Amino acid sequence: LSQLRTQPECTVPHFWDEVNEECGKEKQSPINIVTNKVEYKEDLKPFTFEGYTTDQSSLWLIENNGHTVKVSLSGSAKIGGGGLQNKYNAIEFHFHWGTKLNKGFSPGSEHTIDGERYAMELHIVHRKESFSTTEQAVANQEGLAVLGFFIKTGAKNEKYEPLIEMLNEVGFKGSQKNMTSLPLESLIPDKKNLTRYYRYSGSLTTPNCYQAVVWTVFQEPIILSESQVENFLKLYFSKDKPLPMTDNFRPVQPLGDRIVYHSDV
Ligand code: SG4
Ligand code: ZN
Repeated sequence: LSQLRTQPECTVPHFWDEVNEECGKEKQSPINIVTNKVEYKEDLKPFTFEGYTTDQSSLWLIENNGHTVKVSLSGSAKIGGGGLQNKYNAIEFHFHWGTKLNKGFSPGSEHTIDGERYAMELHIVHRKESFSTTEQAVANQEGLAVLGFFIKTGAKNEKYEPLIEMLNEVGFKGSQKNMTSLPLESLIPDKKNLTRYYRYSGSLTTPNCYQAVVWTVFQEPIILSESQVENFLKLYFSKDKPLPMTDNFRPVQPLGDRIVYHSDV
């Protein structure tokens, strides 16, 4: 860790509050969700997913940005419902993951449930419809809505193959490639299993850690095989020096006086 700290652009989450003042504030993400302290909120109805089913028949840009592998969306997918006050456009998605050990994996989700960490976490970042840039959105308390999905290991998930095949094209920081878009719904669990979720107010988990995010963390995990997960571990944090991109999750942050709500069971 201390070796990484001296990198010009510090990519290690443990030191972010030294890098950026916002990262040391009180409504930060991720958090540990304590299931016997969450409160039921009736407003937390099912989401509506628009443009999640159709192939958006456009190109996606897949990129290693030095924190994660990120896919920028150019289609018109959006979400509503889910207790959100507005509709939000899907702008990008990316992943967080852990490390490979001699035997199995050390998990790398950002959120934890009663202290349990999942293998990976998918974040689909959405921006409030009324904003046209992310700069505007991060200046607003509810400017962004991020949907967080846990990833568990199990059977091979064929629907992820087109995306996983692209990973070796973006090994190093700064590399990017176009890819054929996929229906977003093929990357997440079946809609009927997305009625159970947690909700709280938080932040982006990378600098500048803007406290502008309505967080949703779904209970139903995505399933990928171990070897599919391993493909993410082959990326690098760096441009040239091979610093493997592993454990690219931020440690959990204090909940403070926030409340975590849950939808219907
Ligand atoms: C990753 O670095 C994404 O690539 C960033 O996306 C993202 O920032 C950042 O993570 C934080 O997102 O859901 N983990 S998170 O809180 O979405 C934004 C871009 O740089 C603004 C676009
Ligand atoms: Zn994220």
